[in-house]
Amino acid sequence: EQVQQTYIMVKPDGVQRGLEHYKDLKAKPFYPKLIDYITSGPVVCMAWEGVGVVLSARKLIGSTDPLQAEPGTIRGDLAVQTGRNVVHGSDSPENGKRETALWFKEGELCQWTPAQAPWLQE
Ligand code: YYY
Ligand code: MG
Repeated sequence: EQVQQTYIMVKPDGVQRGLEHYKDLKAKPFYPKLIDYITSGPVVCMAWEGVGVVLSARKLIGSTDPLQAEPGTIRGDLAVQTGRNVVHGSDSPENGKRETALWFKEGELCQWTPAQAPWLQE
């Protein structure tokens, strides 16, 4: 498996900065409400990197609709409605790269190898 990057965001400042994070959803009926929500307060941005991290982060986050999300996932445990589902995670390695580049400038990301890395990954 490939080492991937995924962009993780604890939601609501982004679009205020004109970054157009959700541009692929522009045609959707819920887009205006989504933009109101996502610009309603500060968000916490993260970029995670690792083998298979896009999928493992999505599993940790759970389904888009919190009512469908499994207990033990972030949305399953902490959210009620799709329009307030607490957290974002990129849906593909390509979008992980694109969104990470959108939200972080070069030099803003720190990259290091934790001492325990060989015990987590072959
Ligand atoms: O990737 P994910 O966040 O799980 O769902 P997307 O289908 O990419 O939609 C992004 C975002 O849009 C979702 O987290 C909530 C919102 N949304 C909505 O408000 N109503 C819908 N019917 C679908 C999505
Ligand atoms: Mg998505």
